[in-house]
Amino acid sequence: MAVIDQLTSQQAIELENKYGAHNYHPLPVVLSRGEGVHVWDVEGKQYYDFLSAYSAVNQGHCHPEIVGAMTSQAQTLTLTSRAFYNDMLGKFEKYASETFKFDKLLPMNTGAEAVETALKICRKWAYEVKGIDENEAEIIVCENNFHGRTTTIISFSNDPVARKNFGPYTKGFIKIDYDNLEALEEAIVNNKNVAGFLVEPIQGEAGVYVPTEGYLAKAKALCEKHNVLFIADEVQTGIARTGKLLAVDHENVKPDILILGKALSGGAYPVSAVLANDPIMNVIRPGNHGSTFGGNPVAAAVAIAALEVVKKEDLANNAEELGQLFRAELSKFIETSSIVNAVRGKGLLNAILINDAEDSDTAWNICLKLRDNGLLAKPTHGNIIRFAPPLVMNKEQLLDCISIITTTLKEFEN
Ligand code: IF1
Repeated sequence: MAVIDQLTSQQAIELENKYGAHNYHPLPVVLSRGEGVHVWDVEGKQYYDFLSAYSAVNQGHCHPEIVGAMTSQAQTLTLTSRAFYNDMLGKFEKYASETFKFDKLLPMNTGAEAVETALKICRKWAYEVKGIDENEAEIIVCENNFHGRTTTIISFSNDPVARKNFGPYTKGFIKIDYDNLEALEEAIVNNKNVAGFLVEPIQGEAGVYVPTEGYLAKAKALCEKHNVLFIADEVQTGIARTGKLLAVDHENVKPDILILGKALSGGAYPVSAVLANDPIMNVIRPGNHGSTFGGNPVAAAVAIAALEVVKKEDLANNAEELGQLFRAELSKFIETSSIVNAVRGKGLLNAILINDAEDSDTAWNICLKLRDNGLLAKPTHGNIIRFAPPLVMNKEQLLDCISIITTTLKEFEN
């Protein structure tokens, strides 16, 4: 079979099972095309995409302006490495730094790389600016965090599936309960070597946990009071997903270090970035950190286009309005439902809690039925289903999706 022959769904699944590492358990659907809020499988069935590649496709699949920028740059200059300058990186750094109001940006590729970069900057700042003894820096993180899959990041994960048998683990992290200011203050006061606090403004993978109103602002104030860097991981919550450009904007919090990824490129290309002001970013000197593809011309062109789309199409306000409609309609459904306990989220990052044991397969079976009914979503942990459509969705499409979701859920009512 020539590699380019059109496969059936079953053939594609068999190929992945035979030749691919089994590091995922995908929903059994094989996608071959995407446009806006829709994707199609190889047999031509159309679906609403309600996962958006884990919030990387906020601007919609194959957005013409993003794909156009990528195609044009790819035919001009793809990669120079940072051994030389290129004419696109500075434009991206300026545009993004001004957009998010920071002095500087360090470009990387994946979210995990950006998180690792932020951890390294925080530690170096601790030793060279704050004056913590070398190799003694501690960074506070939250229980049930998700920041990526590198060995250092999973060292402070409490998800056994992501962590077990990948030791020995990186030291220098203190874990506290999420959304608990007393725990944060205690950890800072009781440990003289605290350099930073790394936090997701909403815990995505943990099940779309939205913290108490004011948590982020008070946590930032605690960090300021004790000269600890507030590091916001907005890889999933950023780029208009929660109804503001950044999730921290809901509380007017300015992080010391901002981590971006996923929809920074609109899902067209791996682009991530770390932003900070000079007193922090300037601890990085030539040779301290880098990446072959970090800041490449295609990444720069794609990210500029992706950010322009967010602004021109006012995606944050659209996410805010449609998110309120989504939660209001699902809340009405829940009033008389036996299968759904709650709906929660911000903007178009939402989740429902299924009324069944965490280890039940009900959420999975609901997602299989949603697939049959033309909508793609996937459970996060056990009995929680995340709903995160592209932010370009319109009200008519959202109401159609709400109808699919509630009709499907009714099939599971007892
Ligand atoms: C998987 C989760 C989401 C992230 C935050 C950093 C990263 C992620 C807040 C790392 C990545 C992805 C990774 C993907 C599934 C997905 C995910 F379920 F794993 F947790 F979105 F919720 N910070 N999240 O959410 O970015 O290196 O992947 O570019 O690994 O299974 P990355």
